[in-house]
Formats: sequence, C-alpha cells, structure tokens
Amino acid sequence: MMRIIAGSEFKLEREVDAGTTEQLNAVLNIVQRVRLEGDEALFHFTRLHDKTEVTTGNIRVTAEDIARAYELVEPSFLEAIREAAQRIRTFHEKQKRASWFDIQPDGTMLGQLLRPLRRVGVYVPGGKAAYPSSVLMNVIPAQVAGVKEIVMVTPPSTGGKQGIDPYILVVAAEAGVEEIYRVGGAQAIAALAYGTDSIAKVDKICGPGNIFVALAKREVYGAVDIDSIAGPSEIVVLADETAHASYIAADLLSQAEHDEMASAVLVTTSRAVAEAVQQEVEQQLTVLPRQSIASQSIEQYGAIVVTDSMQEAIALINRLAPEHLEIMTEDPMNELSLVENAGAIFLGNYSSEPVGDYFAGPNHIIPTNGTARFSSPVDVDMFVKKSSLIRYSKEALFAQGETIMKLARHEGLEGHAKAIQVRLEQEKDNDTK
Ligand code: HSO
Ligand code: ZN
Repeated sequence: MMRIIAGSEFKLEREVDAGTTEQLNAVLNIVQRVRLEGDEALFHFTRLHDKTEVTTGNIRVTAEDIARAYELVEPSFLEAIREAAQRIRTFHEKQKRASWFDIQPDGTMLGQLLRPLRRVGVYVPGGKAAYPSSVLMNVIPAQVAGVKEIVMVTPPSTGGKQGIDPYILVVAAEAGVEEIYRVGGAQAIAALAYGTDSIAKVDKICGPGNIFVALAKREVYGAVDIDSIAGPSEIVVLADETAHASYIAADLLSQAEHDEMASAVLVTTSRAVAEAVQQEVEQQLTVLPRQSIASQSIEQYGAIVVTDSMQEAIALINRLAPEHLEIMTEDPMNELSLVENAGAIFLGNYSSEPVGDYFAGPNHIIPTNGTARFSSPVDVDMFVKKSSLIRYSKEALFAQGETIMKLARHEGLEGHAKAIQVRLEQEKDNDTK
C-alpha cells in the first residue's frame, strides 16, 4: 500500500548504487588493460563477460545484419518509431544555436564559434533496459548538432541467441547510425575512450548502462567527455482537488514499473485525492504485468504527501528537483510559474509522462536524483563545443594596452606585459590588421 504522509514527514532516502570496491577494482583493471592492450583485451573481456568470441572480422555489425533485423521487426513498430523520430528531430532542431560575432566601434571583433563534436559513442545496454526510444534520444540531438560520426556499441547477445536485439539495430539504422560494434560493458567504454585497432576513439560517450558501464564512464571522463550518470527514474505528480485519481495512479505506476529503485510520489493539497489515488494504485497494480517491480518501487520509494497549502507542495517539489513533474491542477500555468527545479514538466490531464517518454519530441534523458537543481535534459548543446573569438584592432590595443600591462605586471608576468608593449612601441607601423 502506498503510504500517505504529511509534507513535513517526507524525505526521499534513496542510496543510488555507487558500486562496491570489487566492482570498482574490476572496472579499473578492464579500463587499464583495454587502454594498454587494445583489441586483445577488448576481445578477452568480451569472451569472459559476454561469452562471445568477438574478432576483428566480426566485431562490426554488417549491412546484412541490419537487413536481417528489418525482416524480424513488426512493420507497425517501424512506422511508430519513424513518427517518433520525426517529432524528436523537429523538437531538437529548435535548440540549434548559431555562432555569433560582435563588431565594436573601435574595430574589435569578439564572438563565439560553435562547432559540433566530431565523433560520439552511444552505449546501448543489454537486457531489460535496452530501450529503442533511448537510442533515438541520444542519437538525434547529436545529429542535429552536426556530429559527423556517431558510433554505437552494444553487448553482443542482448537479443539472446539471435545476437543483438533486432529492434535496436533497426532503430539505429532508422536514426542513421552506420557504425555499430558488438561489444558492451566497461571494455566497450574503454575502447571508445582510448581507441583500439578496430574502434577509433570518440570525443564523447553517452547512453545508460549497468554499474560497470557507469563506473567505467566515470573512470574515462577527462580523456573523453561523458553524459551524466543516470539514476533510476522518478516522477512527482502535483495535484489539487480537481485532479483525476485514475490518471494520477496510472502515471505513477508507469514510472514505478521501470525499476525497483524508481520513485513515484504524489504531492497533493487534497486529502480526498490522496485516498482515491492510494486505492487506484492498489487496484491498477493487480493487472500490471510488471507488478512485482512496480510494487517494490511503490512500497520503498513511493509516497502520497498531503500538504496544507499549494506553497508547501511547491516548496517540497523544488527541494526534490524531480526528473519528471506532472502538474494536474485547475490551471497548471499558475503552479508552473513557481516551479524552479524539475527536469521535465508535464502540464494538465492529457500530458501523461509516456507521451514525453516516446513521442512528443523533448528528450527523455533527464537529470535524476535531485540533479535537476543544476543540470538539464540531453540536448543539442551537449554535442557542441564553443571557441572564443578575439580580433583586436590596432586602435583598441593602443587604447587598452597600458591597462592590460598593469594587470600582467601585478601578477609578476613580465612576458605577458612585453607581448603588449612590443606592439605599442611599433607606433610607426601603420599596419592595422
Ligand atoms: N522514463 C524513462 C525513459 C523511458 N521510458 C524509456 C520508457 N522508455 C526515463 O526518463
Ligand atoms: Zn518511462
């Protein structure tokens, strides 16, 4: 039964898996060996952990593998994923930003040059969390940013005997990924980070994975960029007395079914809604195929919080900074203006979270575990880097040179001052470049 508690009693206590010392040591060893030994270690650990004989000749997924995968997937799934991809692309196109140049009256030009990362690696996990939708959510923003080379890695037998799950292959192909390797785990992360003979190194690694993948990403960070390390899914629903209990219960369960560690919380000003949702959750759980996962999540990390006022409810939400927030109140725009911390905000009765998980267009890779306080959903910017541009005119340097030298000398850096001075002393020179 989902507990009903008062606002003052609620604290989300959830230890997110940081890995054991043994796991960390295993990962350090794998990363180090792949860095030093390349393919040999990559193949070795794939044999050891994935029980698959991967070689230079068969590590890469071929055009025939893709063609075979297309024969295995349901045509209506293909149609649905194409429509989703289109919407996700349209949304992310709106995020594109241009380089800018600012020319000042003294002839100085300052600006910012935006360039896409050259090569990005997307990790696709095996097992129950191999979501085709997440492939789109990683690949499309990178493409929109202009990343030329997007490479995917995934464990060799996610689809059991048939090798990689055909749905994953088809979605990757639909998204336009042309380079896919049959490796996973910490060894795949290390190969992407440092490069081997068969996999060229990338500039950034993204995508979710198990604890070994998460630890490996942490370990290689610095040699490459990584995305954030995602925690279990979270949903908070904010409701007043006008909300529908059956919708709220269904939405809470939709995220509770992801993971035993997922957290689904209702914050409401209405005692009647709280009680109705509690009953609905019990009832709806009985017919949910993933009942066992969802009920563990609900028991451990779920709660119905009744607050005395809307202000108290919103203060609690801002403290939690949830990954997903649904606002089901009379006019959600009123509450929206007070929300400061939430990764994705769903407004009104018809914006159920799965709409955003699959189809609306915004990214479903969103900061978890309170990190929406300072970070954002995956977007095009995450695949772009910026270069500062400085072009001084002679006039500007002459006007500001003394001031710059003052700052340099204060720091004891005479060489810096001289670099300015040598120019100021060339006054006769009428070169204005
Ligand atoms: N709600 C998940 C994303 C997802 N849902 C994928 C279904 N498939 C984390 O935002
Ligand atoms: Zn979901």
